[in-house]
Amino acid sequence: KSSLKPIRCKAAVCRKAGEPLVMEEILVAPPQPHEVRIRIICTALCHSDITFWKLEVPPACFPRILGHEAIGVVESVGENVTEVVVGDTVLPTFMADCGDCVDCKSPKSNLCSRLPFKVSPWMPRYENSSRFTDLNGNTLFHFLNVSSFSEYTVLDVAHVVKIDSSIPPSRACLLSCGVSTGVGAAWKTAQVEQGSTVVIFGLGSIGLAVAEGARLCGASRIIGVDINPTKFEVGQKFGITEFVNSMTCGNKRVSEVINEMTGGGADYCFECVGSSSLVQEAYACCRKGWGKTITLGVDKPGSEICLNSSDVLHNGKTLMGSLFGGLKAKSHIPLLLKRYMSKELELDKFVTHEMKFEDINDAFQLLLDGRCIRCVLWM
Ligand code: CXF
Ligand code: ZN
Repeated sequence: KSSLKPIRCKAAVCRKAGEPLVMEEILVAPPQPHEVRIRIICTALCHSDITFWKLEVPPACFPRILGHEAIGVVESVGENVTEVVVGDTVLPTFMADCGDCVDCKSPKSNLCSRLPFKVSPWMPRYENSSRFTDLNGNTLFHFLNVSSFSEYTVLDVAHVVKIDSSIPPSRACLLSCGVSTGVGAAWKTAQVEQGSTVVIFGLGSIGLAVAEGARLCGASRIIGVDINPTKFEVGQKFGITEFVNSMTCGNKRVSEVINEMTGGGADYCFECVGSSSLVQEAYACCRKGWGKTITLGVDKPGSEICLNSSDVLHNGKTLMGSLFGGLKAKSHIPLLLKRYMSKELELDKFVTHEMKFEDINDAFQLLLDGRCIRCVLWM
């Protein structure tokens, strides 16, 4: 194992915020203990890639290899890796699942405390340590513990899930981030029941994945809220039953409209935009007594949420956030893949575009313009 050599391969490097990625030859160092080096089969674009591509203030960090929704094959393993072997098909996940800490052992959490989630430019287990260098010998930074915009990448073994290699890669890769996050939020975080009324604020990929999860859980009303009326047509394919255009609510707040439509509030509200004022709206229209509001959107660092204090005190509502839909990567992703194989979970409808890795900058443009749900890039 110590004889492993660096691999020279192609990567799309983000050298500066908001500028086109640069296709470069880079060097990918061998995996250290508890790490695996994988060859990426395909990678999709998630909105968080755009968020961090644009970001100019800390935790911004360049040059960096973005990408975190992908599928790959294990090329080599470092010492102490027993869970996977060379040739295994794996899904990378930005959240760790060490399986060993108090939190991983509890069924109530997916927030690993051995390798806690943070937006770090390094490998998770070793401080200030990168496996990437450019051909001038300069360090390239990691992203969300994955960095899949490269033909090869190195991950901690706590960040990979072994999966069945017969599953179509362009579909399986969606469970590496976006679809899992949305479906998991309905299934695990909210625990939506049969016959529930669900409201989804923001019908991007995550909102649509929440709809898919709510449909699988047997929700009977799935109300989509967006400012773009074309989203309703898209939403119908994902089981959205009613649409509210929050731009045309007149002098009413959108929460008032929802409270009227539902006779006092929805069972579950999901905020999938990342706007604290929308979290406020969502909380204001989940039902007293048992309503739950789940936040999935990422607002600007440091933003605060303002809630009506008597609504909080008198009405017994729940507000919670969830990362990766509350899913434990190693145990729950295989269950979702089974449900895809049995044709219950519909992944195909999320893939609106497929192209070559080389065309990654065109894919960024599609997502920026809101013209795609998921664009899968083949290496
Ligand atoms: C996000 C979740 C919140 C922090 C940044 C990454 N996940 C994936 O896209
Ligand atoms: Zn993501």
